[in-house]
Amino acid sequence: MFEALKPLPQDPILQLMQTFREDTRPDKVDLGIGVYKDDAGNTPIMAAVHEAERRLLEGETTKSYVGPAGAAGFNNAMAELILGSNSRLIRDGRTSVVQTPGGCGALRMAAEFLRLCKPDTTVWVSTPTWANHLPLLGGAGLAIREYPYLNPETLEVDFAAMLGILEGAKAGDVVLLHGCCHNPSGADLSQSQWQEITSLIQRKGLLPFVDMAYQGLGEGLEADAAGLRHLAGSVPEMLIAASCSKNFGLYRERTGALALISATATVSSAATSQLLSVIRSHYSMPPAHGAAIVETILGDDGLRAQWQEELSGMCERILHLRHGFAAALAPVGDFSFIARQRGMFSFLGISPEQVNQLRTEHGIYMLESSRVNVAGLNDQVMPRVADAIRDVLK
Ligand code: PLP
Ligand code: TYF
Repeated sequence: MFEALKPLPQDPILQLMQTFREDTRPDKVDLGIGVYKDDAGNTPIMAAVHEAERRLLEGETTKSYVGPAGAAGFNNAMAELILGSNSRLIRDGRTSVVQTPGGCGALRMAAEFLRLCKPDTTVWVSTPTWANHLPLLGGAGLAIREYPYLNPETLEVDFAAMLGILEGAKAGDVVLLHGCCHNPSGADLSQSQWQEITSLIQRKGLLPFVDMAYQGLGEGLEADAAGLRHLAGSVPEMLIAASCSKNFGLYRERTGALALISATATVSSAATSQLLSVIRSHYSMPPAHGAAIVETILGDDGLRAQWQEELSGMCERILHLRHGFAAALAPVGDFSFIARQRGMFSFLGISPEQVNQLRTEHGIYMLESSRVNVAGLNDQVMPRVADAIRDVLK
């Protein structure tokens, strides 16, 4: 049966990570895959995570199964992290959260749940969006349509075009929004734009679905969630896929959550039972370790403060690098948008040939689309990267 299968290419992001590892040039620079890096180019384990793991190792008494929803303590803590500790949606019993294997698990379970609600559901995604959104959502059988998001000339949000196309969406269509730190563009909606899109969603009866993979890495934990919270407080139903990969540095532990907001507590309870059945039919229950770390950190004042401080440091480092990068590129052209954008990614707006030249001649790696992971830079390497970009643009 397997002989008929043709080999498929790897995910281009993971392929690039592999090529970078095999490059023997000592001064190579990795601006490819979206993992946070420190000044030395490492992706360290956060100190709060280390300490939580130590406590878990000492205190854990069983490895018996968790249920399909995962750990209740983690789910409650994530609800507050995403929606705010004073959220009325939580108090009113309209929110249910389940633990998932990463943000990817949340996206896929949300898609399977949406298909169960309505088999011909259409989900609108931004152009561009994270490439994995297409297989994660489309693979569950949802129809995918695109709304314009980024102006390819200015590399900033084309909000008028976005609203214009979403005017054509039908009641019940799903709109996928990036909560903050848009991947791949770094171009986020302003608070007034969140308010306008909320009005459009209300008026047209659309179902918002927010992918929150970088909370705390744009401007801070609360600021990054402000748009999402405004939206959540204004609509009857919403889905949120959250990831702990970046803000807790738990990538390989596969830790995330799916939040379901329903119109009433009664609807929430029935909808959650359906979601749990979807989960059972896919992987039965999520892995425990990463979520136990998050629950330990968020449930302990000292560890939580330590984690927040580390996360703020990461966020500030990225903002510092964004300003430094825009300034270093100023003699080459107007890259000021890099300083205005948020999170790990921005496009340079250069051609695939120029991207290729940067890799082969200068050992500088970025995605073919010219998406760079700003966190892969540091103050030492910045002038050389800027010179190389000047070289390929001349
Ligand atoms: N959504 C976006 C936009 C992402 O960039 C990522 C990942 O890296 C994810 C979701 C999911 O991440 P993970 O499954 O590693 O938690
Ligand atoms: O966009 C990125 O680089 C991150 C990490 O299959 C990632 O979101 C990349 C590819 C992938 C899973 C995660």
